Amino acid sequence: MKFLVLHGPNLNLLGTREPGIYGSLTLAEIDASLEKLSAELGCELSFFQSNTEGALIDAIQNAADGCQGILINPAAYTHTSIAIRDALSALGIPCVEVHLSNIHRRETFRHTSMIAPVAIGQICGFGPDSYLLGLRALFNYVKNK
Ligand code: CA2
Repeated sequence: MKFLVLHGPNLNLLGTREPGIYGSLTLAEIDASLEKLSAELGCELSFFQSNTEGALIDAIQNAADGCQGILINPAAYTHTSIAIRDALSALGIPCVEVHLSNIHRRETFRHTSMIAPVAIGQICGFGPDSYLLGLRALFNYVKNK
């Protein structure tokens, strides 16, 4: 079983700024914890971060080749990107949306997700654990399908 982990814009700054909102772990440390969990579960992960909408869409389209699911933190594109939503919807493989912060208790513009309607579920508010919970959920969903 192979999954793609996608990180959206500015998440490359994790651990360097705004630790009060996003915590002190770097993106590399989050990826390492996912890698560790994937070894326990017995699945394979590939990772991609981009600050560019088109690059994220290309990665989603390329995932059609050999991936059984996508774990995505679309970051600010969550709230704006119909293009990423369309790419996920067209792909037809399950996707889980994750966020470090609880987007529903923040500014109202963060309450809407363009992605949620095409995801199997959304996990937010648990810091880096959102990613780990998301991977477990995606893995179980694909395994039981
Ligand atoms: O809580 C999340 O995971 C978000 O996806 C993070 C996005 C935000 O736009 C979403 O509403 C919720 C922002 C990612 C920016 O990450 C930074 C990390 C360190 C310093 C500055 C930004």
